[in-house]
Amino acid sequence: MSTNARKLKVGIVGGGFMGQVHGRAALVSGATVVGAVGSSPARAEAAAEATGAERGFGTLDELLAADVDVVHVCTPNNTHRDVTLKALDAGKHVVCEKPLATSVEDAIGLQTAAYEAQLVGAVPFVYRYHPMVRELRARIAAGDAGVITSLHGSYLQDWLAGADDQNWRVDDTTGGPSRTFADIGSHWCDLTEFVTGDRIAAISAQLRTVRAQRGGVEVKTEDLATAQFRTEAGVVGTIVVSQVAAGRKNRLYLEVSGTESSFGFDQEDPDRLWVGHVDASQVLTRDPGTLSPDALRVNRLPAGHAQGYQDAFDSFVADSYAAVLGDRPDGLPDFAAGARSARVVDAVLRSAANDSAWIPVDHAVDN
Ligand code: SOE
Repeated sequence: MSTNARKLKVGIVGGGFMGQVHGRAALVSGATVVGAVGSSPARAEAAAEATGAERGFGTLDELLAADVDVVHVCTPNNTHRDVTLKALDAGKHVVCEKPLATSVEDAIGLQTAAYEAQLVGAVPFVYRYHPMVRELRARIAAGDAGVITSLHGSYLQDWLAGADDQNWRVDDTTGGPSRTFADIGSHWCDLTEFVTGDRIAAISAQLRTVRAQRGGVEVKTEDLATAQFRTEAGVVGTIVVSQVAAGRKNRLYLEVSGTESSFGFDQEDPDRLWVGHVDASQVLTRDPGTLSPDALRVNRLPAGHAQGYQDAFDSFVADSYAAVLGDRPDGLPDFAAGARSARVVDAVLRSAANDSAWIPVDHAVDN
């Protein structure tokens, strides 16, 4: 955690669940949460209360006119582009909730705008910050897997399983053309590329909308998706993502199969990493005494004191603020990662619309 973060003043746009998570992480990082924006005076005060902000602002312009260094964008997906552009134009660094934007064009535009303004743009692909994910990445980089033969897993939730379960993400005009894959499949793909250092080169996908109507309104976004892919290194992979899988709450599972070792990471059990061998498999439990340096950097608690989602988020925000203050923290998901994700989602949509045709995923332009 950068102690310099105490110099930073931040603002949060949106006071929902993610705004609260961002606010807590900002405070833990030592920043001052100057204000939160709500769409009315009452909602502004509620957003301030929810995010730990010193006060509420009725408009984004009022927040941007205030003395803030960083703006956290925690509003529905269709607003990300305009809010982020306004903040960048006002000279603010931006932490924008995923997806960065609802189209490849808009995501690349934001990546370019932040780069040209020499401002930090970060996107919370937060699962990169579980220490055992960094341990997995370090062991793969050390060659422990041998030849990676396949990548597979799933990301399953059930918060939209009910016929009338609702959320703004269901509506394509606020959530974007993809819901489940853009919302959570993006996490799985980002994590897979992050820990392997490989990239998805081509993908074949299918989407399914189980609940064709919710609250009497036609649903145009997918409840679940499956995909197969191959990477630039020739590794093959499969993924299932669903928000209608009863009993699964936030269960991202990634398995990396190799000729020497295989690895399994379960986001609902983030302090452990399964390591498979032909002769003797084992489960590693997070212990600062045995972690690789990269994993130790994002470790926050002693062994036996379970770390979780908010701890990972706190480390992500601490790294975002360190970047604002001039550091170059390893593995920070920046706007290039956000644009990369938009490319993968776009390829999934194009594949599903063309009878699951194989669609190449353009190589991202990192800057
Ligand atoms: C809802 O699917 C959600 O909050 C996602 O939007 C987050 O990105 C994910 O981390 C948890 O589930």
